[in-house]
Amino acid sequence: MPELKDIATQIRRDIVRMVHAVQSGHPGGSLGCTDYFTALFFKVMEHRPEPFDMDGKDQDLFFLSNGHISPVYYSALAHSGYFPKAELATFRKLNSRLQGHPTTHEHLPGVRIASGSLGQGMSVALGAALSKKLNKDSKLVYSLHGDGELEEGQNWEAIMFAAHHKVDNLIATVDYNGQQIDGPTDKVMSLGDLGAKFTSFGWVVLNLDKGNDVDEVVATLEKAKSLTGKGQPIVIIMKTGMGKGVDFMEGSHEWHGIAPNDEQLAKALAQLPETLGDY
Ligand SMILES: Cc1ncc(C[n+]2csc(CCOP(=O)(O)OP(=O)(O)O)c2C)c(N)n1
Ligand SMILES: [Mg+2]
Repeated sequence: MPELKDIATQIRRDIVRMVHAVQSGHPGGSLGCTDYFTALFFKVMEHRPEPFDMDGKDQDLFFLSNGHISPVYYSALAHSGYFPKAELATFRKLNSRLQGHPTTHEHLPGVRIASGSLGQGMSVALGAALSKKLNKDSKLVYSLHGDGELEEGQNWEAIMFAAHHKVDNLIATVDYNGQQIDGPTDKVMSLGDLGAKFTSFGWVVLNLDKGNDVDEVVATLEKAKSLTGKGQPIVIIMKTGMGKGVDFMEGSHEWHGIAPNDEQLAKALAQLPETLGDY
């Protein structure tokens, strides 16, 4: 098994190449969440890429709610063995299984919900977590949400529901990058004290200040795992940097959803050496 850091570097490389190739997509959030995907898919989650089945019984499940960061998701799935790496070259092309936002009717292994219309993933993750309980399946459900995405009201109904129904087999993570499509989250619509909000809704809150340190992400996910089964849902508020790993993309909402040109691609790839082999 390659080092987690090397996996993360290759995933970042894939992200910029995929978005550049079709001149569309979302590199900023994808790069920021790369260390989370690396930790989850290559270390923490108990999952079976092959043969893939939608029900995922007796496996941990992952739901991506902020579906626009599909490049990082697809790359992590491909390198985990859900589908051939070469298929990353079809990202956002007509009739591809790798649509700009993940969908289910293309039957891409690893994708169990459509996402991209923000705000829905928490509700689905809760349904899956409750199903696991009904089926006496002791495996866990993980979900990822954007911070800007939490402005969507459906989340707060789901957050309230989770505590009421004691959904203690769910580990939700918020990509707390402080940015969203139109600017800093604090300027667009502040989340206020997000930890206090989750706590007051009855959740266990873990703060992860180094969400771009893959070892810290692993440690926090493991800690979260140790807190499951105790009657409360768990959220990790994970600070990340939008665009992390490509210096000129870092820290600004401007790279939320635009593609690098040829020159920018070359600059980005110079910072991200090939480690596992390009698709
Ligand atoms: C229901 C809905 N409303 C609006 C959008 C448009 N939209 C796409 S991404 C985005 C910003 C989300 O911010 P955040 O979750 O913080 O993602 P980040 O920019 O950090 O990747 C918005 C408003 C959408 N996809 N779905
Ligand atoms: Mg954000």
